[in-house]
Amino acid sequence: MSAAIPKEQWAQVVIKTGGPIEYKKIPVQQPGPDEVLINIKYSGVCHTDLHAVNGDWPLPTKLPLVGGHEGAGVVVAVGDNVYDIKVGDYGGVKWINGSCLSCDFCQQSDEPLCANALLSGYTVDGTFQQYCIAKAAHMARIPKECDLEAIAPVLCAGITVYKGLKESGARPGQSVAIVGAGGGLGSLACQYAKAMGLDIIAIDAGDEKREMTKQLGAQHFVDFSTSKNVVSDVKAATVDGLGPHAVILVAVNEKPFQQAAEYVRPRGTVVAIGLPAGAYLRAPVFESVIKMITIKGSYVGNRKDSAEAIEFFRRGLIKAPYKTCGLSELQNVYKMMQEGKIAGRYVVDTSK
Ligand code: 8ID
Ligand code: ZN
Repeated sequence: MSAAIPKEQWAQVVIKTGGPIEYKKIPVQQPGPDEVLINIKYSGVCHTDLHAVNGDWPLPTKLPLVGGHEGAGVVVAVGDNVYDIKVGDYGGVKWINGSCLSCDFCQQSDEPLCANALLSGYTVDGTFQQYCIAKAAHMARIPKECDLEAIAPVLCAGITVYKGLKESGARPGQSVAIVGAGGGLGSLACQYAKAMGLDIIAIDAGDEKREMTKQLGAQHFVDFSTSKNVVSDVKAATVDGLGPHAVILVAVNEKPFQQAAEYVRPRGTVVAIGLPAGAYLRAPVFESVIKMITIKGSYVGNRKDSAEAIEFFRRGLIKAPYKTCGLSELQNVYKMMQEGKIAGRYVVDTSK
């Protein structure tokens, strides 16, 4: 390892589930033979990180835990068996930190389904630290011309919504409802959907999110907090009143997961992506059958989806708003996120 790598670094550590997190110095790890060490410059803050702190899901985290899985930085050390990455390259740490690469799912490029997948900021330490380990096979390759601060949110939010939009089967010219459009995943979803030539109905609350989603390319906005009837308002926003071809659910609330089947177009597809605690999907059997609708889940993306999502960004098609603060202020970001006050994404600068 190069002498420039310190032995200690600043990190935000979850000591116990439920929080609070602790900003403190911890040792810098050395990469194993199939790993790289990345000096994380910026990391996006995803609602998943907050679910991890709160213990919202039926899957335990490691403890103590360094959260974070939208990290962009510079490779500072590579393991002995890594041949295609060199010190100085730009690298991204995403949710899928590593996978076995040999199981039935990995063989078919469904790496997120690998039973032994390592999850950044959940089952292995993530990007809310200055130096983070990633399996070389899964490190996101970030082209040198990309801005590390702006690309950070692409590494989870971008990849996930890009994959979800592909899973929806929506084609250029068709319409998509993005539920939770004013949040982190939602704001990126607006940009990817626009780049894919879709007509966008953004669903969220408040004027700030209405204005932001309009800037991002949404033609319509339904405010779920003031609408008297979300189902009829969403249908009315489509040209023929029959409802959107696809629904991308990225809200952190159960209600819309039980509502989408009512406004999706016949033959349409509902894609569940958001993961509100303890929530259930619900749809009326009668309408689901006679409308021939599809309801499916979508979980991050594989390595190819990741490279494609990054390429959309490199080409200048993805410009989603973010605010930046120091890593030391992460607890405050969680507070705003819990209250639904963040329009777009927050990015933390690990040097502050
Ligand atoms: O691979 C996956 N499936 C994956 C990947 C990454 C993240 C899933 N996620 C999950 C997260 O764990 C989280 O549950 O996606 C969800 C959204 O993450 P986020 O975008 O990082 O959360 P956010 O920034 O807090 O945005 C949530 C938005 O939902 C809106 C809020 O106003 C906010 O803008 N919202 C809520 I809460 N209730 C709503 C409703 N009833 C709603 N929007 C419309 N209708
Ligand atoms: Zn995420």
